[in-house]
Amino acid sequence: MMFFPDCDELQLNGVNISGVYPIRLPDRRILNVWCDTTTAHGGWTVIQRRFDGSVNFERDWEDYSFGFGNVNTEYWIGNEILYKMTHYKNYTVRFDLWDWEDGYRYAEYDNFLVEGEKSQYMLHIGAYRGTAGDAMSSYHNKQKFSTPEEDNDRWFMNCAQKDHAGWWYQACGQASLNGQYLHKGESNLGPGGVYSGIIWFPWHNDYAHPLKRVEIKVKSYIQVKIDREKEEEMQRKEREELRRREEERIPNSDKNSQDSDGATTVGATVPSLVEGTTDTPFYTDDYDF
Ligand SMILES: [Ca+2]
Repeated sequence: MMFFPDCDELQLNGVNISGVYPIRLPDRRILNVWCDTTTAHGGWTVIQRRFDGSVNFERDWEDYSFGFGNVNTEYWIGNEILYKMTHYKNYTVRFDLWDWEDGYRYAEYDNFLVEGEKSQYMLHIGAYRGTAGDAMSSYHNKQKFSTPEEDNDRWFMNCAQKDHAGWWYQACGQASLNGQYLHKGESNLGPGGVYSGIIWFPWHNDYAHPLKRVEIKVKSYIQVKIDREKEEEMQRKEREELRRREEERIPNSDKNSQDSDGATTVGATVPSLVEGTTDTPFYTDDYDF
């Protein structure tokens, strides 16, 4: 079987259904991950997912380094994996966010890079674009990763302990997406008047607004750039078409249908969806040499 380093390349080779697929890391280890083939042209490798609180995210340094959770439900892919992936390719990172009022927002950042363990997995993140507001680029850029027993933050107390989570805390966060999962109506105000929960502050401009569902995903910058150019070209054509119709005073009739891609046949050499439930999204015993 032929392996690819991420979901972006898998999709370019014919995979077009969201689900669990094996990818090959730069160290040639095989890893199962969730591929998102629909959001913003697809091709996204999901590195974190929360939606029901079924997985505990209050974990130590080692768990955050090597990853934890369930690839079919909630997981953290692991800082070691992020380090290897982001040193192998230039990635754009995307944060998809849903609140309890069924609102949806997103944020995208180019030049996503996670340093190695020696640098406490320091985060580098580029310019913001999106609808959720910028929680990451100024506040969390160049921050070290912290876990409850590994305080690398800039607060006189311990952010990771307060939030029951690991994250690139400063003092503490504009975003905290590994925070404790709270259900609708549950208060995130803790002892001493500090807030916890899954937070993206700029969206509601409010720390007392924990989120319902979050996904963090990466795609190679080259592909993101192609997607954006395609989108701009489409928007330009639409504007042109509208202008043309206005000029000709032709009523804007409905188009019959949008072009459909049709089903792409998945080649025999491309990995197929991993069936059933896997307890861990992480390394299998397979190496691909
Ligand atoms: Ca501290």
